Amino acid sequence: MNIIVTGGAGFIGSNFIFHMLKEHPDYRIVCLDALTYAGNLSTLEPVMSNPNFRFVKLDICDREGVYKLFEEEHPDMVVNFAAESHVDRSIENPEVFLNTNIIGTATLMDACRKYGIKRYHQVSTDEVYGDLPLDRPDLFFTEETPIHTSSPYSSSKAGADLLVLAYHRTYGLPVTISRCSNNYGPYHFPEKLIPLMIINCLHDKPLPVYGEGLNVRDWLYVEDHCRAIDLIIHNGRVGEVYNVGGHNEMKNIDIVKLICKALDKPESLITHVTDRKGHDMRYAIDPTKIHNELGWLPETKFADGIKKTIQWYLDNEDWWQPIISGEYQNYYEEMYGNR
Ligand code: NAD
Ligand code: TDX
Repeated sequence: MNIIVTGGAGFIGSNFIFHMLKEHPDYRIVCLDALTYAGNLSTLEPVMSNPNFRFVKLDICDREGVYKLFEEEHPDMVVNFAAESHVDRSIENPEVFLNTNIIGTATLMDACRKYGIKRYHQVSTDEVYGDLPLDRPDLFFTEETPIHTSSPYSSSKAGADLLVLAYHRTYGLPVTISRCSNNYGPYHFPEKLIPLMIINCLHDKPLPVYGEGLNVRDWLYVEDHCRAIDLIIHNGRVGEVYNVGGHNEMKNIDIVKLICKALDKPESLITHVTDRKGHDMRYAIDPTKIHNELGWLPETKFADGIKKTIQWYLDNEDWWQPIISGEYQNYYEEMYGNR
């Protein structure tokens, strides 16, 4: 089996590559990544010399380059993680989200149509369903929940999902889609809530909680997400959407307090800042379908996963220090300077 994994130098894609090379040592994995600000080649260092692994620096919107790679590799499957993934950045500058997340997805699928493929898998998000009210804990996102997006990011991901389903119906492309809740774990880029709070804590810097911090996210350890995608690409039904989540809903403020406690830092570091525009209140996945059809269940409890994650950031300063000392400083100033 030869699999092209796009966006494999990012957070979830890299964890997925490690998972696949470990669980399927006879597979060839080709990582296609443009190495944007979110891509980090040092993350892939441990697998660079694996003979079953190849890294190619390429933009998924580069049609010529993508077609050339398909001609060289004749992939059996494509798993598309490549995306602009940060909601706050999409609010500042939507355009690159439309290009990568929508045009890039279409370009990859056109290559799949032209050269043939056993499976195209789109890594999507629960954010395409919009949000749920805090006072209705009985409500969850199922695969039947209507698409109802809030941010330019989630709209671009929803646009891609609709295109994927259209390519299945119109051209018979063998597709699957997974819509996962918030991931956490190693190699998470420090613009996102959990790594940002860990790293700020370590520097005794203010912890910028948007609004009151009552928004709820449904957190899943990244390895559990990777196992779910592995199951879907092998055993999932073509043309289907699978929600992935582990019923682990937490308020942002509680996560930040938990990180303070784990690192023995005072909660007085918490600073409430201006809320995100259009901020989704609550995400909550109903994972019944993937459980019933594919037997998937999360394996890592949040208490264990967050401990492992905090320890990983303590042990891997070499990974995150170069990130936060570069362009990230400008980003941080722009995003949080006047908030
Ligand atoms: P990330 O931002 O950490 O990584 C994205 C990767 O894609 C980077 O390596 C980047 O270099 C690459 N990339 C960006 N634009 C590209 C382009 N035009 N061509 C080629 N490569 C490009 O993102 P992540 O958190 O790992 O998310 C991966 C996927 O999972 C995304 O599609 C995201 O929408 C989805 N998702 C993420 C979460 C989460 O909690 N992080 C949850 C559900 C779904
Ligand atoms: O500094 C912060 N302060 C804060 O209060 C940051 C960065 C975030 N937040 C809040 C906003 C959200 O309610 O924390 C929550 C989580 O924020 P993010 O880490 O930015 O994630 P979210 O917006 O929930 O989106 C994530 O999950 C779904 C990923 O970034 C998406 O790619 C994925 O699709």
